[in-house]
Amino acid sequence: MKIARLFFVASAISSASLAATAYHNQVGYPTKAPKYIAVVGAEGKDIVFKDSEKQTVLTVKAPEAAYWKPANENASLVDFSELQTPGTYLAYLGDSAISHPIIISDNALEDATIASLRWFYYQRASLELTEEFAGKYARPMGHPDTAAKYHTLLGKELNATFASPKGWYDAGDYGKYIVNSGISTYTLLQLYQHNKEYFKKLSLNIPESNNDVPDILDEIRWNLEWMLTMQDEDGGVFHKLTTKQFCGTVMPDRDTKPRFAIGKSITATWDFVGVLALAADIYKTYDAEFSEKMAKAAGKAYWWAKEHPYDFFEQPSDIGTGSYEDGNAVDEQIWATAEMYRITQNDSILKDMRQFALNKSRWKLHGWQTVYAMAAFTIATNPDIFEKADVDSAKNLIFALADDYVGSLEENGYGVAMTEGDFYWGSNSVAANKGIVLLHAYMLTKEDKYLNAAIGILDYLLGRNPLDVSYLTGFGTNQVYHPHHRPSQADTVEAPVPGMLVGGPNKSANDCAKSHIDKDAVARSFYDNSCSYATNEVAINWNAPFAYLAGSLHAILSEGTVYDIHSKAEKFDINSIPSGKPNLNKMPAEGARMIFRDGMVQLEKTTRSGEKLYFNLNGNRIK
Ligand code: 9MR
Repeated sequence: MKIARLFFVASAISSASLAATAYHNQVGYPTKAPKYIAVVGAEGKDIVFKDSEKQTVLTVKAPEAAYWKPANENASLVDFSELQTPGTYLAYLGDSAISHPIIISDNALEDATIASLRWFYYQRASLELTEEFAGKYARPMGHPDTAAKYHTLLGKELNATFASPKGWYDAGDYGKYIVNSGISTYTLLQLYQHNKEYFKKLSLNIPESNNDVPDILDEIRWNLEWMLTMQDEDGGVFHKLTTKQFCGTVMPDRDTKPRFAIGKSITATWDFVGVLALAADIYKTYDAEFSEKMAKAAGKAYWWAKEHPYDFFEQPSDIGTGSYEDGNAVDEQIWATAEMYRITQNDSILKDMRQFALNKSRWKLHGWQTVYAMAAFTIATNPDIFEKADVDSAKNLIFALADDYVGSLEENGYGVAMTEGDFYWGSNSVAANKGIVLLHAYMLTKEDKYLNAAIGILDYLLGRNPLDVSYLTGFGTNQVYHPHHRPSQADTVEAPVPGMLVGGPNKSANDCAKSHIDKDAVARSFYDNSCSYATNEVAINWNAPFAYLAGSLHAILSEGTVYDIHSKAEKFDINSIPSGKPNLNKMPAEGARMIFRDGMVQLEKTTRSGEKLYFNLNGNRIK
């Protein structure tokens, strides 16, 4: 720990005394990839690249510097793509080295990909991590979750318990949350789906590595099995399984307070449907029974969701763990129904999917709360299943976002498709998720501009940023070292668990990072200290898109594979999906929020003209 801090300080001092400073990916550039460094203070000057023998291998004149607002700084984006010989290099300005070691290698992104996926193994609940797989991070089992309780508001019998083992810890805390599991698991399933050939052969060195299933699917299954336990008898899905309050900074086995299923929500249920429908397809070749079980569970949840459109999660007053609250489930419905249609091709499900058109007014980058983009990804990449009109609109939405990101690179000296508004809680996942959008645009068009913008984002996360830091633990010359992550803080190992992407700069951080906020340069609003959960925590929904980005770029740039968008889905008989009594034609209260009015819980919706409409929990209008 101390050593790394010194590194950080030493490099800051030396860069201050240099004529110029270069910011770059500190982990590695795939040999054939486009390669850029951002150099501050060298406009018009020669940047000389030298190999480990100090021989000059390339000289590039730094182009005109351009302003990048989040850094509040001008930088020249120096293109050294011509350098295509594996090795380690330094960039020089005159006699001074201005970069960290620049690594070019055929496998430049593979170790980071593996580490970011192996981190999910380190996050496993209900399992002892043995030295064989966890090395110095071995630890006793935490949270068996064999007798979880029900929160009183669920109205179950007093003292009733249920088994809800396995799953991944969400983040720096030990909670398990369905909504966040949803997007994370989906992202990892898509990583596999889009790069099957590569992931079929990739070993993650986890306990299941010797079976016949790709390791990434073994890892994901750990969480799927937990998700299945969160379905109640009526088909609805509990929102989360946590203690009442966050525990202290202790190892998992020391957090022994009771855990509760808390809330049953429409957003958790739709997310559950989306993930399990996709998983049913993917696991069918490996385990037909497991696959069928997931399709059935998705079907049961589907009918529950249709009958409970307004069961939004509200944090009970005695609970303090993450809330993942979201008062709008339209995007979750579109996404879940798209996944269900993909595996059933059932017309009534298609109707449900189309109940709310995919259109620009709802359209934005995906995140745990907003999953429209995931629907578009699925529809756009399955043109043999969805109708042309739907495929076209999904594609157009993806291109609209991707073109916007590419456009933001103009006059942007860092070459990073991030704008000021992106720097909120988990900004590094905003970056990585933008990378996913860009890679979809690339898969759909094969246009280099999208691929290059995605590479720029990876470079940003691994060091091409104004803090000169690699946000991935265990990787890079100046790597983050003090993440908000209970096991890394409470164990006796100095270095944090490797392969974790921290949340990143957050212009609104309200914790100990407050004094590090730079309103004029939001990309600097970061504090590498475990006290800062708002800038330096880790989370499964941040690591998953990082793994997607690094893993897909590795497959594309080093393995030469690009996803064939015409791949087929397994088809499940709609009769195997339990039927219910769907009776949802309209959702007049869409976008309403729950309030307490006239002595009862009601839904309040503000119309465009500002009029307030009120509904009961069944969605019927109250005058
Ligand atoms: O990622 C979540 C972020 O979007 C919210 O602003 C923040 C506050 O509600 O919560 C983040 O999620 C945290 C979750 O609530 C509990 N586990 C840790 C998550 C990452 O910080």
